[in-house]
Amino acid sequence: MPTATKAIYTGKAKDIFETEDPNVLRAYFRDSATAFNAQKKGEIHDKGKVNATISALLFNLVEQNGIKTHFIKQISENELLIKKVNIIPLEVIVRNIAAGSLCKRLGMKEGKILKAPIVEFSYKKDELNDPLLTRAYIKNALEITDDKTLDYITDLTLKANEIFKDFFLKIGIKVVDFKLEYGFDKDGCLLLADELSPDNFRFWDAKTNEKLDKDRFRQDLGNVEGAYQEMLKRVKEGSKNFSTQSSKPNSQSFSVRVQVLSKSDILDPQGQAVEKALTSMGYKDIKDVKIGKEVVFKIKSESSEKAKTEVNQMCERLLANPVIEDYRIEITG
Ligand code: ADP
Ligand code: AIR
Ligand code: ASP
Repeated sequence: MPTATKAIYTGKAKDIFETEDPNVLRAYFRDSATAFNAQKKGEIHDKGKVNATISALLFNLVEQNGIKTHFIKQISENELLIKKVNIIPLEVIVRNIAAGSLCKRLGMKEGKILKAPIVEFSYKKDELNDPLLTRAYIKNALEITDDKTLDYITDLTLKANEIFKDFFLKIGIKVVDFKLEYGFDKDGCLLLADELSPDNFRFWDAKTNEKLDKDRFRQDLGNVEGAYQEMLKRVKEGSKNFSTQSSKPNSQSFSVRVQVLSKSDILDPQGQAVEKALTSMGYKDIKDVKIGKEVVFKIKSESSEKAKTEVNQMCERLLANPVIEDYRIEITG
């Protein structure tokens, strides 16, 4: 369960909490399920855990392939630390195979493989049922954003689609369609945000076309929980086997040393205890003792700059807790 602090936002599937860092939020994934913009409501046992974990693994996957995201790290089964962004109120939808609202709108049979992936934008507004938007609506009526940003979002989304299709094919899944949300962080950097899970993707088994996503809930197909668990199992398998970057042909090995210490304003009881002991032993001139950890490993990379960027990401996501810890990276060739 989330800790006692009050959520700053309670959505249909997640609660969002502030952290000590104003630029970092905590997203708690609940088991509550809604469909058709909350006209249908229910619960899917353990959905929160499944969606938080699949999201964490898929955010890692796209980051490894060069797409910047809001993901920092998974801090419990149901919770992710994320960078706070100003969400652009657009649902960016990609379609590879006809399903859902496309079939309804065009009177098309579900399952037609589209000639090329389609990217479309809907207005993120439940009261209006997230209506499909034209570029002119976005730019000149709602004044949400401009052509340059829409082009950039479209390119990023198509790139993400290729990464996902490739990854999911290896675990026997067709990516039918999905919805992404983007936002700008405090530095004006565009980040992929929200979640990546069976709630916002349509996944079909590659052999049987069995639906393994929220359509089981939307269409009362039964075994909803089983489908979510199956997706978690496959994504975990895929992440273990396929999502690590292959080492580049002209890469060299670097030695990495990462030092992690709690931030100066964070209480360090271990450090304080050692300081007290040293002082009582007569070492009176010492102060500000901090006890941290050192992580050392080797990494293959094309250059020390690239290695540093990658290690930096590792620190942000796993090796350090950027909310309460500082880290220092040393790379030698
Ligand atoms: P909804 O708002 O549609 O009911 P959720 O229950 O999933 O959806 O609530 C999560 C909310 O948090 C969404 O509105 C989403 O746009 C927003 N959000 C996702 N990622 C971030 C982020 N990094 N910073 C700020 N808000 C975010
Ligand atoms: N989606 C759209 N709004 C909310 C969500 N989760 C996702 C659906 C589906 C894709 O966007 O889960 O994967 C297209 O949905 P639709 O209903 O427009 O066909
Ligand atoms: N995400 C929307 C809702 O929860 C739409 C959907 O998934 O059908 O109602």
